[in-house]
Formats: sequence, C-alpha cells, structure tokens
Amino acid sequence: MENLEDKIIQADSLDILEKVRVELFGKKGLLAAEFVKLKDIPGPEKKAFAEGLNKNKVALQKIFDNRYEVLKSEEIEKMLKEEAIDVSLYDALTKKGSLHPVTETMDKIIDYFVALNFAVESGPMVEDDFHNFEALNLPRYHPARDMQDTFYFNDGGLLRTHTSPVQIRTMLECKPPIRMIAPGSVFRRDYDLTHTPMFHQVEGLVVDEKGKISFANLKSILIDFLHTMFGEVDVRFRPSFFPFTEPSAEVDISCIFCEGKGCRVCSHTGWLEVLGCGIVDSNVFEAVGYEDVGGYAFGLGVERFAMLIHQIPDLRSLFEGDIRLLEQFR
Ligand code: 2NL
Repeated sequence: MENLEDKIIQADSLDILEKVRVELFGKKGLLAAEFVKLKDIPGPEKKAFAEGLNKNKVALQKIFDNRYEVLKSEEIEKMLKEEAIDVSLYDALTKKGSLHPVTETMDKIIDYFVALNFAVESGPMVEDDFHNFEALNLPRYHPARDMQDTFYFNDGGLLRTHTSPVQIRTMLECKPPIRMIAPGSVFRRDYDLTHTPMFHQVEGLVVDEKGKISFANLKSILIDFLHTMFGEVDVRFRPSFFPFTEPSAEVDISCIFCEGKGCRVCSHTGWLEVLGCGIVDSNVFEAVGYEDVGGYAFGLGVERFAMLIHQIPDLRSLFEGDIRLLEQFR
C-alpha cells in the first residue's frame, strides 16, 4: 500500500501519472489483481479482506485525485507562462499600416460635412429601378438613362449607379428639413483609362421649407468645401444639366498643378472639373411626396479627389491592391 502511494506521489508529470493510473486502477492493474485473490480467501476472513481492499482503493483514489489536481494546475501555470504575450515588446521590423488614399479622402470629405451638422446616411448597393432612376426624374426610356450603363440582375434589380437612391430613401423615411451626405461605392459598366466599374461617390442633399434654400447657399458651402480640400484655389460654376436638378452646374477649380496656366492635367484649360450640383428638380420632390419644399444637391467622385490631392496619375493604381502604393501615403 505504501509502495503504491509512493508511485502516485512520485509521478512528476501528467503522462507518468496516467501510466501509474493504468498500473494501479486499470482492468489488469495491481488493485484488480488483489480483488482476484478474494476468491482464495477462506469464508470467515473474506469480508474483512474485501473491506480492507475497498478502503485502500478509496484512499489511493483520493491520493491520485489530489496528485492529478496538483500536476494539472502546474501544467496550466507553465502553459500560461510560456504562451504569455509581452504586449510591451517593440518590434522595429513590423510595418505600420496606412489608410488607402480613397478611404482617407472619403474621411476628409465626410469630416467637413459632419462639422456642418450634415447626417451621414447609407443604403443598399443592390437597388431597384424606382430608387435609382424613376424617383430621380429619369423615367423609363429617358435618354439620360443611356448616360449610365447599368449592371442589371435577372430579376430587374440593379447595382446602384450613384448614391442618390440613399437620398430618395432618406426623404421617403424622414420629414424635412434634411441635411445629409451619402458616401459609398457605386457601379457602372465602364472600364478604361479614367473609369473603373466600381468607384466611390459622396452626394449631398439639403431640403427645407420653400424659399429657405438658394443657389447662393449651395455656392457658398461648395466654395468653402473646395478651399478646405484643395487650398486657395479659384472656383467657378458652369451651367450644366442633370435630370435631378434644375438649374444645374458643374464646378471647376483652377488647376492645382499649373495654377491655372495650362498643363497636360487640365488639358491646357487651366481648370479641373470636380463637382456637379444644382437645385433639386421639383419632380424629385413629387416622387417622394414632399410638398412646399426647396433644396440643393451635389455629387462628387472620391477617386478623382484622391488623385488630384495626391497627384496620382493613373486611376487604375487605386484598385490594383499593390502595397507599394499605400507605402507612399504613410
Ligand atoms: C456628379 C453630379 C450630382 C446630384 C448629384 C441629387 C440627388 C437627389 C436629388 C437631386 Cl436625391 N440631386 N444628386 C445632384 C447634382 C449632381 O452629381 O458629377 N457626380 C459625380
């Protein structure tokens, strides 16, 4: 018995203890062998012998259980020590990540409007005809729809071609006044030097009671916005056309590469087109059930902003996922 006890206590690892367990308590173990002897013990002594065996067995089991607990917690302790991570370790070889220039530009644009109390809204990228076209004064067979080559699904769903459906959804859900921007990815069937099938837009919309919102409001906010993004540039508004605004304008800044003198980037015009905007067409308000309101809206392409701000010559480099592009913007 003492001998067996020692075996347990001297086991100094869980592996050895497991071997001892089999040796003592196993089917063919030492204790089982003792119980086999029971049949040779004469009748009167059988009971006492059996009781003794059982007592020993229970005692040994208890010693075994204690030893198991000790070894188990030692092992856990050891594992915790070995696998602990020293979070204070400084690794000079680890490279710091950086934001993609499109993300960084998007954040900067959003920050400008958030500071002016614009809400930031989002919506689904898979849209339907009503939210992407119909409600925006682009009825079926309207020639303006040819301007946007659209990815359609078989069930008539489509990938949004602009973030305007987010404004439509917001107007359908909320009562005026509204001041919001809708940043997000948009999709068009276009792929060449200056177009990718997915790109990012930020659109803005302000709606209030009729007579409260003027083109002057739109001009002042966009001029200030462009000065924040590009520094002290000249800004000009050119009459233009969008189906969802009337009147509409495109906005140019003086070329930040040649300061307006004329270069390759601005096609020797001295100007860079950066925005589209206008007074929201009354047909749009009608489509969302708004009455006696007025508003302005604008839209811009984030990739174009990022390329101008960082002087990135080739649009495609923004989408190649080459880490060397990001390393230049750390
Ligand atoms: C551009 C021009 C623009 C809008 C987007 C808009 C949205 C609603 C109502 C009226 Cl719901 N307008 N959006 C208006 C004018 C221009 O984007 O060049 N984008 C890249």
